This record gives sequence, structure tokens and C-alpha cells, in this order.
Amino acid sequence: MSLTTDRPDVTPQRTAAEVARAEERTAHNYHPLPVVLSDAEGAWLTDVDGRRFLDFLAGYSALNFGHGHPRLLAAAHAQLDKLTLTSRAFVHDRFADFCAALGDLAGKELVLPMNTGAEAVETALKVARKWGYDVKGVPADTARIIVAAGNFHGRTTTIVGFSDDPDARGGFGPFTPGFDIVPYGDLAALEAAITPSTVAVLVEPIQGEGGVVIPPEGYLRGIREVCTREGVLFVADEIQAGLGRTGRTFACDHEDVVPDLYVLGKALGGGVVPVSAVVGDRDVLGVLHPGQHGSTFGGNPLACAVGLEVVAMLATGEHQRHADALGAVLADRLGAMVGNGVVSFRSRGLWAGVDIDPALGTGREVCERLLSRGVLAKDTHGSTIRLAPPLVISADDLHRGLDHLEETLR
Ligand code: IF1
Repeated sequence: MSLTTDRPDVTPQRTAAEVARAEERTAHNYHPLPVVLSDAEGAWLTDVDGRRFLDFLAGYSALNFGHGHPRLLAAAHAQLDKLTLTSRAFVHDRFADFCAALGDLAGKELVLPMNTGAEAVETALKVARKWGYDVKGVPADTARIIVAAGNFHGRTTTIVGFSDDPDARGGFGPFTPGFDIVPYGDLAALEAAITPSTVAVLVEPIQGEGGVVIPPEGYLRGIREVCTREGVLFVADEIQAGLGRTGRTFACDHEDVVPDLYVLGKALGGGVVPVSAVVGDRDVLGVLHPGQHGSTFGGNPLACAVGLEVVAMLATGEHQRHADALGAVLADRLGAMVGNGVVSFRSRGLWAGVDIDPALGTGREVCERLLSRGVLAKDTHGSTIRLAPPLVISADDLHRGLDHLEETLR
């Protein structure tokens, strides 16, 4: 049964009007699918024409707990009527609770709260450089940071400067110096790239935008060992892979590896407010002193209230276990599609990169067909689509969405 109208090829009127109006008044830095959403609950969204959709993108993992989770809304509503912003010029009564809870979840001493993922990545880059100068003794302004080819760490000028994606970096130079790109998954290349001025390695434990690229088993352990031996910080960007998505609290947990800095975002805000953070021990985050870093909204009361509830929901492990269990279902179903429209796939927990047979269309075209069947997903590059439903999705709804993918590929 299609989840949308019985003539999915006809764009209902309100949708067409809203798409046109939006396009009329915004910069075209996105090419969104032609759907205009207005309501949502759990894994389900409703559009302005009353059509219902299963969410298989979940805000790129910002909606791990689904839409309108009662615990997260309750935390937000309660705080909205109390205190929403103080700036960090003052303390507020949710701040210590949030920092302590998040630090405990990560097994780290300190938390530096920011808002977006890119801000947290930029924060980690500044902290790593300053640690290099103040602690490691690297000569001023010579610090180098190793990153991986195929990376995606955000859209600021410094970050896109060390991207190797022409679309992400083209036309935005000149760029920040001090970054070395090595092939993802290649430990020998990473080791060879270390110089006396190298202060950190920044990697996604699983590359999201790259198409859910899972590194060879032992890669993360290898980075940990090399960084420890060479006196280089291991900075893990868990903004998309972390907080339950892969079936563990952190994606690094799959190799029992603890980075020097966790960079967190997306789901930390529960899909309600932007919340990000850099989490580490005092010997690293202690290099920052008053006046050296900050943010107007970082660590605001509303963000802390919601973030605290997110941490409490993760502390029990129930969402991680659910993602792990349904992840096995996802992998089984995708495995059965190999040779039937799927060329290959990679998955861990409720996160998959699916390489569709290019003869069937581009990733975008497959996502347009899924849209017409009532499933929302997003392509990454070429004919690869990413599947990332909310971790709260039921087994029935997971099967329902995958049934539509299977039929779309027929
Ligand atoms: C867009 C991509 C995903 C991230 C990792 C940092 C950030 C992101 C591993 C920055 C953000 C978002 C950005 C968003 C779409 C989405 C995305 F397609 F862009 F690449 F997820 F894969 N580290 N990813 O995935 O966090 O500043 O956005 O809060 O730019 O369209 P942010």
C-alpha cells in the first residue's frame, strides 16, 4: 500500500505552491525534494497536503529519537517558561548538570558546549592547535592536523579548505593552511603523514557523507595507538555517527577506542535545538582560558535542558540496543536486495549507505521514487543513498520502508 495519495506522480496543489514560494525567496544552496512538511511524530511526517511519509533520513541523524519525543518536548517546554538564554557571561542552573552528565556519558572530565557541528569541529581544531603549542611544544603557527580524504566535517571556510570534494570547496578560497589529507582507512599513510608539527588526527569513525564508509576493522585502534605513541591528539567527529546511530553510544565503541576529543552534535539537541559539544579531559581542554573561545548561544539553558534529557535517554543503552537489533534487520533486508537493484551496501546499526545499480538511476532519482511512495531518504553521491531512520522506528515501519525500497528497485 502506498503511503501517499493513490496518484503519487501528481504533486498536490499546496505542495507545488509552497515549493515555488520557498524557491522564490531563498538562496539556492539546496535542491530539496519537492515535499513540504508540516507535522511529524516518531518516524512519521505529514505534508501540507495531508500525505504521510516515513522518515529515513532523520535530519542526517539529528532526529535519532524521532519527531516530537515526549521526554524531549517536556524538557523543552518546561525550560521555555523558565529561562532560555543567559550567555556564558553568567552561570545558569542547568549548565553543570548537562556538562557533568555528558562528560560522564563519554568518560571525560570536561565539556565545551557549542551549537552546530561545524562550530564544534572548529572548536576542536583551535583546542588541538593550542594544545600543540602550549603542551606539545610545537613552534607557534606551525601546527599541522591530519584529515581523511572523503571527509565531511561542516561548511565553514577552514573546514571546506581540507575537504577534497570540489563542490564543498570550489570557489571559497583562500583556505586555512596546516592540514594534510590521507586516504581514509589507510593507517600506514596516516602514520607516514605525521611530522613533528602534527598536533592531531581528525576523522569520522564512519564517514557519513562519503556514503557511510566503514573503515577496515582495527583502523580506529591503529589511530589510537599511533596517536598515543607519537604524542598526537585523536579527535573523533561523532557528530553523525555518534549517540546511538551505529548501535553503540559512540561509533568508536565498536573498536573499544576512546579518542582524546569527542566532537558531538546533531542528536545531542534531540531534534529540538542545535546543541554540539567538544568533550575531553582537562589535560587537553584545559588549554583554553577565559576570552580565548566562546559562543553567544553555546550551553544556553534550553540547549542544556534538552541535551540533559538526551544524555539521560542514552545512559540506559535502550536506544543503542534497539538500533543494534533493528540494524541486523536492516542489514538482512539490504543483503537480500544485492543483485536485485543494489550493487553493494555498508551498514552499522540503523545507518546504511546503499549503492544502487546506476542503470536504475541516480541516488536522487531513487529518492524521488521513494518520495512518491511515501518514504523520505537522501542520496549522498552518484547512485548511493543513505538510510538513517530514527532509532525509535518500529520493526514494522522499518520493514515497510524497506519494502518500498525493494519495489522501487524492481
Ligand atoms: C548540509 C552532509 C551529512 C557531519 C559531520 C560535522 C558536520 C556534519 C560528520 C557539521 C553535518 C550535515 C550538514 C548538512 C547535511 C549533513 C551532511 F550531507 F552535508 F554531509 F550528514 F552527511 N561533522 N552534516 O555530518 O555539522 O554544522 O551541519 O551542524 O550541510 O547540508 P553542522
